[in-house]
Amino acid sequence: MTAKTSAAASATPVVGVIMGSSSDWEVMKHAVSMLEDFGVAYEARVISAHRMPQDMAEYGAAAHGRGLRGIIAGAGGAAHLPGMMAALTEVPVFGVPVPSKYLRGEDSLLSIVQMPKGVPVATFAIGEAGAANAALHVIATLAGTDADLHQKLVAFRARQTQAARDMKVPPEA
Ligand code: RP5
Repeated sequence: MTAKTSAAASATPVVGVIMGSSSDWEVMKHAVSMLEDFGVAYEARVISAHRMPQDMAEYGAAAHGRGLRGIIAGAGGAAHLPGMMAALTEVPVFGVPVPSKYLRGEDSLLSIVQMPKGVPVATFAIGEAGAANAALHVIATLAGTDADLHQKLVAFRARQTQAARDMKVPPEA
C-alpha cells in the first residue's frame, strides 16, 4: 500500500511506515499525514508479521542499507510486528498500538510496550494520537541533524501553542 504520490511519498524514503493490515490504515494515516506535512520522505506498506513473516524479515534486513532511519510500525491485537521488526534491524522502531475489536487496543499496547531488555521499541499511545506522535518523534530525531526540519518543528510547536492560547471556555459553537 502506498498512501499518496506526493514528493514526500515518491522521494527515496527515510522513514518506513508499516502496518499489519490495511485495516490499520485509519490509524496509521495520521503518521503519514504528519510526515507529509513536514516533507519527510517516507514509504507506507502492509507487512503482516504472522501472514508475511518472510517479507517482514527481508524488510528488516534491508532497512538500513536502503536509507531508512526510522520505522513506524503499527499493529493490533497480539501486535508482534514492531517487536519483530526491532529484532530484525538496528533502525529505530516506533510502535503504534492499533485499537483492537475486543480489547480496545490495550492488548496491542501491552504487546508492543513490554519488550525484553536489549531490543527496544519506542511505544506510543493507542490510536491516532500515537500514530501522529510517532511521526513527530521521528521528525524530532531527524531534526537533530537537519536545520530546515528543526525550524519546521519549532514553527509547528509555536502554532500549537498559539492555538491553545486562543482557546476560550466554554468553547464557541
Ligand atoms: C493485525 O491484526 C493487524 O495489525 C490488525 O490490527 C489486526 C486485524 O487485521 P485484519 O484481520 O483486519 O487484517 O495483524
